[in-house]
Amino acid sequence: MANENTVFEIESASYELFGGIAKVAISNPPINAISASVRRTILAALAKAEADNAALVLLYCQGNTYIAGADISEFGKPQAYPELPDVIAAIENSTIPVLVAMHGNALGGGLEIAMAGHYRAALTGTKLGLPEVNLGILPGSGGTQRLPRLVGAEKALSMILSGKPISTQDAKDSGLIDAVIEGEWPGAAIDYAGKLLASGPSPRRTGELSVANANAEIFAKAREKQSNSGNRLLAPNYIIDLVELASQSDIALGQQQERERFLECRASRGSQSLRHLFFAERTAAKPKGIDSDVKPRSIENVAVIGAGTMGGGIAMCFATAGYKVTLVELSEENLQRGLSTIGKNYQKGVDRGISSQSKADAALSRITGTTQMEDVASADLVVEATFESMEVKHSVFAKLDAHCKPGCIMATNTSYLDINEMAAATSRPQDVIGAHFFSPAHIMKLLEVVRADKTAPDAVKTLMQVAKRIGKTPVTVGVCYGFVGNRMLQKYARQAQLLLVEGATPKQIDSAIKEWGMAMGPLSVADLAGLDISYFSRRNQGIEVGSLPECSVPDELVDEKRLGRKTGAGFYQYDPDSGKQSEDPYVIEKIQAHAKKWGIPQRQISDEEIADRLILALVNEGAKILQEGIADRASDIDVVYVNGYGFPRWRGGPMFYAETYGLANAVARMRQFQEQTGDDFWQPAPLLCKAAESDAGTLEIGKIAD
Ligand code: T1G
Repeated sequence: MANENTVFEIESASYELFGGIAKVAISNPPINAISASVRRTILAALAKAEADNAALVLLYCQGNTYIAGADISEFGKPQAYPELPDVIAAIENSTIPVLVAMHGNALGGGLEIAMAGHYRAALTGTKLGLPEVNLGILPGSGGTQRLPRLVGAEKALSMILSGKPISTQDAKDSGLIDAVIEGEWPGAAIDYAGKLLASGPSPRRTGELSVANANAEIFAKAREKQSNSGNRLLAPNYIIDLVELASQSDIALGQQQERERFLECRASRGSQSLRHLFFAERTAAKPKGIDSDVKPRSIENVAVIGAGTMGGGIAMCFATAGYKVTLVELSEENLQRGLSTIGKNYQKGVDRGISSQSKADAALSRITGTTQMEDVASADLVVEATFESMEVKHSVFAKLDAHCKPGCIMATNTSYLDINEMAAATSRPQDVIGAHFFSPAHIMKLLEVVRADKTAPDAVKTLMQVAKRIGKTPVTVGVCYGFVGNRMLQKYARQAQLLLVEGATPKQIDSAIKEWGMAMGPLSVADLAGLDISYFSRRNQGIEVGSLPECSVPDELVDEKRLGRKTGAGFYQYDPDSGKQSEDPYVIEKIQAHAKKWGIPQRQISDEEIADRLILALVNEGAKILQEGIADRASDIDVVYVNGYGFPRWRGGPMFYAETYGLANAVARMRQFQEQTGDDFWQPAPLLCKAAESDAGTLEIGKIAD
């Protein structure tokens, strides 16, 4: 006979025995992560339920979610006991039936706990998944062994390799859960537990099931797809091996191998980098110096000035997220062209299955075009995306000042220009801010939120919040030429040009850095963007045509109307029909002639030197940016680079990479480049030298000893 009506607090849960049901309600806000305390708590609760002679254990969570995974912040620390596999074994082996009821997010170790339970129910709207692969690891507590036993090999592979969660309906249809429940939480779970108990449940062990539809073809296909993906992490191949093993052996062997592979992945550089980025992206959302009690402004109506490529993309971002958008252009003709491109882009999204027709139509209907600047009057936020000239920006901001309502946030999408100057053209500099989107704006994740000298804290907070709502990853930065991303990129691109003159070919540079992990090489990027872009940027900075070794080749290419892909030739040639890129002997001869002109001897350059020159240029400029306070944190710079510049996530961003390269090694290599090239750029930034001398192993200013 069960003890009755016991109420008990166990570390991270409340425990209550009522009507034979031991209700274990875990609490570890904000996401009920499986900390050491939660692991101890579950074991203690099971022991207590046994001592109480309970008829059913109901495991669920308090707060707004079930367990969303292991506590990643514990990963680098010494392992605390009990370990999760021991907790999972205790659940599966329990002689009392265990029901796990989920709501919110049931992810990673949370779902692994549920799969070891004997019965599973989830509240409508719960997301269930094994997202470990996004952190460079694999499910480490039976996930690769139990999921295929519940949903079959093919579905399990797709869930674990994509890391994407599934809906409750999908979970029910595929056999992952027994029931979708509805109603108030936790009442709905407790009601379901009562019904289950009435049906006379007994333990059902997932580990004893066999794996359905595990044919060799599924695994061969998954391996082929993986090898073509360019992914260099360890986890995906191991996941395929382990799901296959689940179909061939008993769960004990599968779990043992899974644990070994999990520990190997967890210790890998790739996983350390991805975990760094997980926290870096969340930290970047909290700009320094803005108190938590600052209230954001309310934003419903948005106006975008300029219906060109950037303006159109920006309008799409807001309309897709549900904002009403007024798109302002100078002429009716430009406006219609812009609206038509937006329509085509939405249609492309539908054709590619990214959006449904009804969602695309609804988004499009939220955009209204106008040629009257007065129509910005109802906007709470304006983003201007007009021609990149201070004269134009001055006039736009003066007009915005005249027409916008009080409190409207006036943002500029400038990539380089001084936002303080634009703010000075208005009577309300506190409302002026930078919203630097990346092209194509409706696709790229990064948003640099640029605080000018007088930007009000609530304007910054508002834009950060709006950025999240439109699906962007925002990072706050300060005003300087090019802000964080483009300022660093200029140094990277400059090294690429110098390497050409010193003897590398465009193809060698692009291949070496792609092999290192960048999404594209700098010369291919330059050809894609158009060589005229950087040509005009050099002129804006007062650099005369052909006046420096790093600009004489691209300047001459532009003067010859070789602007890159759009003219069929730039650093490379492009086939007019297929667009295929090929090397151009004409360009190589031109580079050689320029090297002679500058008296720079050409030599064989190794791929390793190419990668070091390019990436350490980012690191050195990044350290200067940090020192000047243009970025709040080294990790913010990493977030900028992985989300806006094709920097490989598995290397964690340039500043994290510098830490793994070794800060002292980076300083030594820069000094070597300085000696070899005589280029003062390679004088290592003082912050970098200081960090290298301190034992902290980090570039985060607060952590470097004086
Ligand atoms: N560990 C530690 N902290 C975490 C965390 C985690 N797993 N997940 C989130 N946080 C913190 C986060 O840093 C933030 O803190 C706060 O919680 C809210 O998060 C054994 C090994 C659950 C969908 O990968 O996907 O289980 O910034 O801002 O937008 O095999 O967080 O407020 O101080 O993201 O509502 C697998 C990761 C782990 C899930 C909620 N699980 N998390 O999104 O809030 S590995 C995951 C998420 C594992 C097992 C393996 C999301 C979310 P702060 P948030 P959100």
